[in-house]
Amino acid sequence: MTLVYVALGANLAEPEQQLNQAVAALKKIAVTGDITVSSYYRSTPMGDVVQPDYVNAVACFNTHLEPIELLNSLQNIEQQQGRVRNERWGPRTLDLDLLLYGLHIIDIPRLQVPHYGMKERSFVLIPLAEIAEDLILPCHQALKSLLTPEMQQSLHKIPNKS
Ligand code: 5RY
Ligand code: CA
Ligand code: CA
Repeated sequence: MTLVYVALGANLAEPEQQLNQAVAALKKIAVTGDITVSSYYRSTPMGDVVQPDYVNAVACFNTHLEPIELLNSLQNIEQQQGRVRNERWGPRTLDLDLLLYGLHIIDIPRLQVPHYGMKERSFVLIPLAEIAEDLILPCHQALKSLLTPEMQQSLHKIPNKS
């Protein structure tokens, strides 16, 4: 069994509902259905594409799936929720990125883990730190050491309904 972290992002077609639906789908692949989900955050788009703000979050769960099986499952959920292949870094109904697969380092054409961009992306690091504040990355870096004060600027916690 392996503890994994997955980043969630959406900026089309009711992004918060997309994340709710994705969390329900992830529960089905999590051991005993237990999953920890960060707050949802509204975040300014990074990259050069002009597009709507994102809603981002990070989820954590145990799984018996091998990395490629997990990747396939994540891509199936994206497809299920109407993701269409468009321009690189363009808007999407749902993006699920495998951030961490235990302490494994994976570097094959289809899958790089830890996720290549995670160390610079506030919309990944801040929700990740919310659910795993003392996390140490496979490269032995402390998550906390990657957080900068400026990162907070582009990210706003969305109040919980309920
Ligand atoms: C940078 C370039 C491209 C960062 C940079 C991408 C999301 C990136 C996003 C998301 C927010 C993308 C990949 N420098 N912005 N931009 N949330 N995905 N806020 O999930 F992430 S495209
Ligand atoms: Ca992404
Ligand atoms: Ca992705």
